[in-house]
Amino acid sequence: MAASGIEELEWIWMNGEFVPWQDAKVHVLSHALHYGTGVFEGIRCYDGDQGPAVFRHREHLERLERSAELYYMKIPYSVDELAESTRELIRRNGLRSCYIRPLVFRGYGEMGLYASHSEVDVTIAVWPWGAYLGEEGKKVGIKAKVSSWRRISPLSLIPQAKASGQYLNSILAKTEAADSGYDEAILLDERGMVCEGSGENIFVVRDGEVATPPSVASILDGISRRSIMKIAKDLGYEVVVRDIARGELYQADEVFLTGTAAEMVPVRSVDQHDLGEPGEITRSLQERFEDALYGRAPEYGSWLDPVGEPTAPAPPEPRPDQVQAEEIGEPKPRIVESQ
Ligand code: PPE
Repeated sequence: MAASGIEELEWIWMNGEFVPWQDAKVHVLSHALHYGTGVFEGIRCYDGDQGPAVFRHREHLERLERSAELYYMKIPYSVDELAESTRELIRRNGLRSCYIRPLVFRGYGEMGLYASHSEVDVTIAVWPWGAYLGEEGKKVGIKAKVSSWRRISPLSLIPQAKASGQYLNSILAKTEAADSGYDEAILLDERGMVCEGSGENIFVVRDGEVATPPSVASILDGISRRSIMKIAKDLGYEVVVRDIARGELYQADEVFLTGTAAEMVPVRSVDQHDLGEPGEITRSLQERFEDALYGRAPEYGSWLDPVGEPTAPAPPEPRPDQVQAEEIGEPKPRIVESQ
């Protein structure tokens, strides 16, 4: 069986240099590979009305810095340096829109748990992510399952950090949901309150109130979540940050998820409870959010960081037979069979 691989682009940014895609490698004794000692971001660049622009670039990179700090890593580059490197990487790879994955991790040189002085590696990869992926879910809504796995507890880890090792929790929940025929998992926190999806924040709408769980419910403080809250307030909706009980999911007028990869996705059922077609509030927020992402809403113009025109030709499109079926909400690169 041919192994499947990721379609190559030209460049990956690695520790201050633009490295050919194939050469962006690490040693098997890299600390993060053994202990999960990495932090990362998921960011997106949109080819909008004012040209290619990164959505809330600074906020994402500041969260990366905070995540690193929470796990005792100091990033040897400033936010400005990382932002400029990312813009340059997008231009050099010939892209106008893409997913952006910065990763900060303990590299090669020291093993054992107390490796506070070992080197911190920083990489940034970008890859195209066709808008058609998960487009169906964005339109008609997805089927969600309340996970049997609880979200990582603040008693053991730091839910506010976007840390590599912590994603084992998301992987357990996502795999359980997918293997049971659902599109996404909804995790409860250690108290049994609604927390979030495996890679998205959650909103519940009832009687016009737009509610989302608070930080104490162990959520990742999502940047899409904050953007949707702002947009919802601007549209005149009542936005409330409060604990949400599991039963409220089943009785909601509308439920939706938000995340960089997933963007804004309506939930059409939770467990065996049908919530119906995506509702009016979900639709209006989705439309406004898209306007913001694509530079069509001047009031949110400051959320966009212009990248400039590509300095290299666009990468070739994969042949249709090379594209694997895509699951809803997953930020996967285009998958091709290796030759
Ligand atoms: N919660 C979790 C656990 C999470 O991973 C994400 C982002 C969010 C909430 C939403 O955060 P924000 O993107 O700032 O609105 N998940 C990233 C990685 C997902 C993945 O499967 O990989 C993402 O959406 O890029």
